[in-house]
Amino acid sequence: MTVTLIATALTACGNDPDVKLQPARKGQITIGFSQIGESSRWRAANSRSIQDAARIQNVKLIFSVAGLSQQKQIADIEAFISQKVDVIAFSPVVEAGWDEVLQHAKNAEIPVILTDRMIATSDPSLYTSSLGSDFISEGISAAVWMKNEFRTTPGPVNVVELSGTPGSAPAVQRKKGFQEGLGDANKFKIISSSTANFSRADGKKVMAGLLKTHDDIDVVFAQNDDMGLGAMAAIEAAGKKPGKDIKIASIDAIHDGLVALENGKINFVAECNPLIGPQLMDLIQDVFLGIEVPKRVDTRETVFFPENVKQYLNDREY
Ligand code: GYE
Repeated sequence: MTVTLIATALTACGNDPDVKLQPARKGQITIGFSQIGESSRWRAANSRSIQDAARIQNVKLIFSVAGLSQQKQIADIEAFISQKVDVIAFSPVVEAGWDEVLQHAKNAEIPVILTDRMIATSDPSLYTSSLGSDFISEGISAAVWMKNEFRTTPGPVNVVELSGTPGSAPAVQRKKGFQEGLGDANKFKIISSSTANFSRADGKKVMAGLLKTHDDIDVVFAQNDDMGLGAMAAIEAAGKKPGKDIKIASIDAIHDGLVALENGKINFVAECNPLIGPQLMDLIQDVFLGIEVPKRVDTRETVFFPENVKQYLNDREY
């Protein structure tokens, strides 16, 4: 496997003067991966995709799980540095606060690839590449759907936003994209924007509270399916019809979300694809071989409506 890859790298170098070829390293690649540690189907599929791809590519994977703690992620990354892994990859639980540990990795000359979520830093040289979804576009597509869905409603349209882990890239950027997508359509009133931590149980709890204080909610923008499904359950428990009395748009496209979409209880889902293992392994192998990689790699994704969801349901892996 490694031999083939080195040959590919040499060919690529011959054809493209921009490719920087460092001395090819030999042997099995070792990567340290730090996962966020939440227990959703999305996250489980993301972990599985990375583990499977590593096995297929014969990459040695040291995989640690952080229980949603940034402190634990930092400690795990420090441990990877001490173990002198070839490449570090991680999904940062929040955006801020990574510069120090990434500087340590840089000093040790260990390349870092960010997966799924981004960091906020003034020094982009602290990571080699980032691979993940375009959270801003996901937020925009929810807003575009909403504007279309309510195009004949004079308004106001009362919107509840359920947002994810505070300070995390998907929470910050989906909100931004959603606002950008609504633009100057000022009949949409965001009457509440509260965190439900990307969790189904919290989505249900927060929505149940909101239903007690607001009897005029028209639509929920849930920043992931789990919170949307929690909101759906709360709406039903309050004696209303999700998808009809109160519409729901969400993000991820996990199997349960798509089933609710098919049943008309959720109205729109933007996909956020967790199956990034193969793309991550490709990047890691290029980095290991010294081939210059793009600073940003987007995962491919689509959007779902009740009309097109059926064909995707059977082979949904998450
Ligand atoms: O949307 C959500 C998970 O970081 C993109 O994290 C990921 C998000 C995903 O909790 O379900």
